[in-house]
Amino acid sequence: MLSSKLLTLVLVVQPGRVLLGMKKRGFGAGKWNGFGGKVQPGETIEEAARRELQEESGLTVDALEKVGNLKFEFVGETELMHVHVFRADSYNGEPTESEEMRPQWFDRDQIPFSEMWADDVLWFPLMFQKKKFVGYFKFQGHDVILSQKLEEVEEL
Ligand code: 8OG
Repeated sequence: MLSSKLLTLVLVVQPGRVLLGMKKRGFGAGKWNGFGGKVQPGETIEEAARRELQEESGLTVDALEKVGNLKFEFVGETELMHVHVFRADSYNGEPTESEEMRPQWFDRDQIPFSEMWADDVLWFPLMFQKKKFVGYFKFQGHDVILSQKLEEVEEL
């Protein structure tokens, strides 16, 4: 049986650009990504999303929109990662480098997908269009997707 770990991911989107962070250490180090991490006992998924965004980028947000629900299996590992993806269209503060992440704005047509998780190129377009999606990706190592399912949904 696969157990499952709950994680969050927040994409801060502005007209024509998105804020990503270079992950400096730990899981996914060397990849650009949104901001997020593990949900802690006693907090809701949305509280965790806000906390991780603040810790890693220095930003706070008013509204967070739930946009995606992604599950990742890694061959040889017994824990499934369940990532709740949120989008924020406005923010407070200035992006600030943290011990985990170095934030940088990217134009929407210059997103560094070759230095990101391999699934991101598939669902970022849906996220930009404010569509909701669910997906399942089976990874071999951290770069190869062996099988995948991704679909748009009305509700999450
Ligand atoms: O706490 P930690 O930094 O280990 O959390 C991992 C972060 O990486 C969390 O925000 C969820 C996110 N994440 C995955 N897999 C993938 C993926 O395939 N694509 C993207 N964009 N983010 C991912 O765990």
